[in-house]
Amino acid sequence: MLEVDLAGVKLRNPIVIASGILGISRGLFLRLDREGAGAVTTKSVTLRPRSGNPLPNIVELEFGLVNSMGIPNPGIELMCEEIRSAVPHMSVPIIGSIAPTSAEEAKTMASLLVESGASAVEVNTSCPNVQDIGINLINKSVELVRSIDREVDVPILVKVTPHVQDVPSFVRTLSEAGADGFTAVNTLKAMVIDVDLLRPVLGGVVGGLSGPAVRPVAVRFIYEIRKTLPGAAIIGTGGVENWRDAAEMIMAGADAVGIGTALRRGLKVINEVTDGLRSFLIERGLTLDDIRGVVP
Ligand code: RRO
Repeated sequence: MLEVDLAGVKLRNPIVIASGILGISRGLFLRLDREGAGAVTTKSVTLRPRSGNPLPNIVELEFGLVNSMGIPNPGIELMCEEIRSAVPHMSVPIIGSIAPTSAEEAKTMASLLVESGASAVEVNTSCPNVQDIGINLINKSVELVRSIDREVDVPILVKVTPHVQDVPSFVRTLSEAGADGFTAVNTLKAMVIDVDLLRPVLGGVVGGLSGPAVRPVAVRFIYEIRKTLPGAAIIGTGGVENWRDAAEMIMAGADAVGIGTALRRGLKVINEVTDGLRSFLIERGLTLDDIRGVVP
């Protein structure tokens, strides 16, 4: 009863492991599958390997995490090897996340991901931690989506920054360029200062805030996308910690729900959320379709 169709990709349940969290190796893809995820998103990859920002690159606050990772990743080729060796043993789809600097790179990386078995491509144009790749203007995102759309025939999702002001025109323009859906939202630009040491806590100085503090921002963002584009696929991401949070995102209009920061409490969170959602629907005599976008 929890099956979801995400732009044509079938998920056994709506829980998607968010990018940047664990989706980095064959072993972890298989583990997340066994632990009950509906789909797994890879760490965003770049054309060449990157080592990321100086340490410390993560700080935990009482309402979430601030990270300044800086896209540390093994590069597209190694990521594709991990995907290729995992896919034959997986029962759930892998969403390949890319952080390209140009249309040419986007095209190359998207086709390599699809060849290696990824079921969808997530274009990350919203990393808050890297100047040349990060939070982008609409023109750049449109150019990347167009080039990928011509190259691959799997769904293209755009991971969006919560800093967008005019959500309807932003998502409409991307949809016209070929985006099938959106992962909403990436982290909010943030900063933490160590007052004893009189300096920033993070090696990258600024970072991105995830976790419960971001959730109402994500819910509003999902709601605005759904009102603008009734047919778009939406993965609602940002601070989901339990089944009630997941239900809230679906009621705002999400097809699926990303979990990231909550996994710091262990992988049992995945089954807790799916079990909770199932019980809620059974008790109320409802389906996911009944509650999706139910908010007027
Ligand atoms: O690696 C990161 O610094 C990072 C990425 Br790619 C992203 O999309 N969002 C974020 O908070 N951190």
